[in-house]
Amino acid sequence: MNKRPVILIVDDEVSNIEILSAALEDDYDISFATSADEVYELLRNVMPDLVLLDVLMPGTNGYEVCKHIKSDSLLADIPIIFTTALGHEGAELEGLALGAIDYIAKPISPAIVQARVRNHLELKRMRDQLATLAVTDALTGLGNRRQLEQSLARETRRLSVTGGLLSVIILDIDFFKRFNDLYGHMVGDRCIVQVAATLHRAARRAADVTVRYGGEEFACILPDIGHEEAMEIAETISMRVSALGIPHDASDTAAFVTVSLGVATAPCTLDIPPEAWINAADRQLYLAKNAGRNRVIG
Ligand code: GH3
Ligand code: MG
Ligand code: MG
Ligand code: MG
Repeated sequence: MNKRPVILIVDDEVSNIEILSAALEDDYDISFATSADEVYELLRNVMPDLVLLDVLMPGTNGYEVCKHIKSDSLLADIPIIFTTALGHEGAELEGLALGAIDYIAKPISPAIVQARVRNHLELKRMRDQLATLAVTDALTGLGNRRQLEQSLARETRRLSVTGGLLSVIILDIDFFKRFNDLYGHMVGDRCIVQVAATLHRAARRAADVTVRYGGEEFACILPDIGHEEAMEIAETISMRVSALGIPHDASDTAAFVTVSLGVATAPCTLDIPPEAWINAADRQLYLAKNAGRNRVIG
C-alpha cells in the first residue's frame, strides 16, 4: 500500500490549522506546529512531503522558517506554500524569492488549497522520479556513472570528518567482446544483468553503493570497510559470478564467464580527490587482467 503524503501545517492560530486540516485530512496525513520552534523540532522527526507555512507568527516568522528549511540540504527539496493574510505583492514576492513554490492568500478556499497541494505534490513526485532516473542504469537497475561520482564525493567528504576507511572494488567481465561475438548482444545483456545482481547481493549494507559505470564494468563503494574485508567481498563476488556457470566457450580462463577485480582502500582525507580511489582500483584491475584474468588484485 502506498504511504499517504504527510503535510505539515504551520500557523500560530489554531483555527487556521483546523480549516486547513479539514480541507486536506481526507487525502493526507497532517502534522502541525504553532511556532517556529515546534517546526524545527518536528522536521527532525517527520519528513513532510509539503509544508503550508504562515508568515505572521509571534517570534520567528514564516520567512525565517522558510530560509531555515531551504538551507538544510536534507530538507531543501520539500515544497513550501505560504498561506498568509498579507495580501500585497511585496510579501508574495519575498516568499517566492526565498524558495517557496506557491503563495495562497487568506481567507483560504478549501478547494484551491486542495488543488494546489495536489499539483505541487505531483510535481514533487515527478522531480524525485527524475532525480532517481538520472542516477540509475537502465539495463541493470544499479546506479550509473553519475551515481558513482555523487556517492564517491559524498562518502569521501563524510569519511574525511570521521577519519574512516573507504574501499572501492572495480570489476570487469573477462573476454566479453568474444562473448558478444559468439552468443550475440542480447545474451551479452542478460549476462551483464546477472553479474550486476550478483554484485548487488554481495555489497548490500545500506551504505554500500553499487554501480555499472561502463559497458561491462562495475564499481562498489564500500564506506568503513578495510582492505582485508574488501578483498574478501571481491573474492566472494568472483566466486559467485563463476558459480553462475554462464557458458563462455571463447574464454581463455574457463568454460564459463569470469571476472577480474581491482581493490583499493585508503583512509579519507580532504586532500585526496574522490577519483583517486577509482584510479587506484583501476590500476589493480589492470594488473589482474595482465596476470591472466579471473582474479582479485588489491
Ligand atoms: P578483457 O578481458 O580484457 O576485459 O576483454 P573484453 O573483451 O571484455 O574487454 P573490452 O573492454 O575490450 O570489451 C568490452 C566489450 O563489452 C565490448 C562490447 O562488445 C561489450 N559491451 C559493452 N557494453 C555492452 C552492453 O551494454 N551490452 C553488451 N551485450 N555488450 C557490451
Ligand atoms: Mg499567523
Ligand atoms: Mg571493459
Ligand atoms: Mg572486459
